[in-house]
Amino acid sequence: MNAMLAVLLGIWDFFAKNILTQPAYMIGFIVLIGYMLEKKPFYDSLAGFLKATIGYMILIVGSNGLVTSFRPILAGLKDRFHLTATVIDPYFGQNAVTEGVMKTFGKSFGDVMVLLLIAFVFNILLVRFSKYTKLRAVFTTGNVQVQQAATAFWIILFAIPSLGRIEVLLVMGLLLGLYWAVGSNMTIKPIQELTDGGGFAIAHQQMFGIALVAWISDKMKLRADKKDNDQETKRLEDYELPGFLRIFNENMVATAILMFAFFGIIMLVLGRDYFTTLYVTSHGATGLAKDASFFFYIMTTSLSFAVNLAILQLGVRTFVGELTESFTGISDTILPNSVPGIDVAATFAFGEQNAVTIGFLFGALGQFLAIGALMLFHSPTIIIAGFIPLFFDNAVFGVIANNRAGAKAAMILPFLSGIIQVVGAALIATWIGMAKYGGYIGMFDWDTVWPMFTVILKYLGYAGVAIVAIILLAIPQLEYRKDPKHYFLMVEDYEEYKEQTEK
Ligand code: ASC
Repeated sequence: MNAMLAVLLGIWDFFAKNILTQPAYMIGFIVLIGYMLEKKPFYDSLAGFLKATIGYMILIVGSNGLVTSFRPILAGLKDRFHLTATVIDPYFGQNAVTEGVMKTFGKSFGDVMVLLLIAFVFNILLVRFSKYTKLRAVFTTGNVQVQQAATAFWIILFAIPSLGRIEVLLVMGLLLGLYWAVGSNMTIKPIQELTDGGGFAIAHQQMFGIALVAWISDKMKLRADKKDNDQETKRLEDYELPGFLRIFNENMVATAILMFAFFGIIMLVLGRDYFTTLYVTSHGATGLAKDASFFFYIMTTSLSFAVNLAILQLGVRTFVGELTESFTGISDTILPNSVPGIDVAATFAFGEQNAVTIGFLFGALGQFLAIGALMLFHSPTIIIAGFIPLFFDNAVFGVIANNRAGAKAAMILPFLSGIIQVVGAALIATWIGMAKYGGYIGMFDWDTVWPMFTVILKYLGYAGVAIVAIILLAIPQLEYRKDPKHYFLMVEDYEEYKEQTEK
């Protein structure tokens, strides 16, 4: 019995390390299995596997390029001004758990991967029984799953300290698996509409955020339509800028100019010396050589934003087609009515690129204002903006808002999100004690939905577990009720869905 368990855990460990947490392979194998279930010849299935894996790897190059160029610039503010502050970034958050979970709770980080396994299997089961659960999306973004499992582990240890080891894993495994299934399920409609039937959902850290932004955007659109005001819902791409401003109509140019202004100012504040030390310590592309020009360094860094976005989009275009085509093999057989949930960066290849930039910048405005307010009011926890929440959350909010309600929404909603991110993260990270360890995950759902769950769990214990589970289980049922006829059609056959709903 014990030997068998050891073998199973060994297999899980291998799968988790090499495939699940490397989403490029995860997506590659999903494509391979999908094609094989469709009974495609092996060589075609292999070709699909390669194309999907390579495409996803390209996406990661773009997304890592963004993170490694811009994270040190934002996090640098902490060192430069000698602040004791909590950086809101998923990797800083994960480090905080690794470092603090032993000291705070006397528990080891190793259990996090078991928690992840339980959550992942539960997510698949929930989708397998979609007839009852109404859940249609499987979370496949493993790098993110690790960070969330780590944070969730901390939250449950904090909220219900009386739980034993097995109970901790079971309770949080089930809640986290539910969150994955319910969250990515909520993104299906806005993402299908954005991508015109791309056949995927988002599996990331702002899934409730996406649903909320879509919902508010629709309200804004409805209000503007009632007033017969087309100006209010004009999309970013519909503006024909006059005179010299015309150059902003070109996405790459607009991104370059805006980022040069934005990061230029921050980099000047940090000063040349900060970047030369970076060079000494990392020898990476991020540092500045002693004899190099600071101006051109700022220029290169700023332009690399547009470069990495272009790479990222190429990656998405490479794998999405394969994923969409192959996934019918899975949704026709083992997981009926399902779609894969993938990295949020995939949306940046579909929306208006200027909405990505605008969402990011307005999110930054909101975050900086909120951070200023924390300092002004002597908050016990000072937050340092992390690039990942700042960019990936607010850019997708910008894209979705622009797509549904136009430019105005694409500015207002990310701005509000920026404020919420900072305030939410400061509150929860202080309360649960992660702030002390210098990092918190900081992504939108973890600044909003999860803090609420934590309150319920902390004050109601076991009853709280039931309440959170019931809330999560009820969401897809309510979604289904709104339009039972087209609910599954939306993922089965989008063309048919469009035809039927347009009538
Ligand atoms: C995250 C995280 C990343 C990025 C990436 C975006 O939350 O941990 O590495 O976002 O998934 O493409």
